Amino acid sequence: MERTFMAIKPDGVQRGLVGEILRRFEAKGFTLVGLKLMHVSKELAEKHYDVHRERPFFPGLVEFITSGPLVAMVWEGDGVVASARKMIGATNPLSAEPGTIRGDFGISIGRNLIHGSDAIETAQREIALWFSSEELVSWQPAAVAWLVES
Ligand code: IDP
Repeated sequence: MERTFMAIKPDGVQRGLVGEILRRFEAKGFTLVGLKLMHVSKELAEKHYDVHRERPFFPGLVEFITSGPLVAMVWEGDGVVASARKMIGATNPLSAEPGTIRGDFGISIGRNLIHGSDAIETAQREIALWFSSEELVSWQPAAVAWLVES
């Protein structure tokens, strides 16, 4: 079953949007299989954003991600990687469509509320980076028969 990694960034936590964001993915029909509130180390933040290491915004991004608690999570479901990216919206919240998380709640690229893996292979790498296998719970929601035709 497909899984994706997402993180509600420190701005989303500070603004009290954790419940709202979790609600959207639950209501959509995806299954939560991992969830933790954590203060991220500089080392983990740098590993997570390694592809952006040479970008001018990298130091500020690492400082922001480590500046306060963040909610790391893993969600499961058919097509969850691409669908979650659509629900998150464009990187710059000013360009993100209304109805997306960034489009509804953000105005700045450096405070865009949430991260979501951009591809299945990235999701696998990020899940392994952020969660141990014991922290992930495989379960089947009782409502599954009403969400997916067999
Ligand atoms: P994504 O989060 O939509 O996948 P990426 O291009 O992978 O976007 O960038 C990772 C994160 O780096 C963004 O979510 C944002 O927080 C930050 N970022 C990207 N571009 C800029 C920028 O120009 N200024 C400040 N922060 C940026």
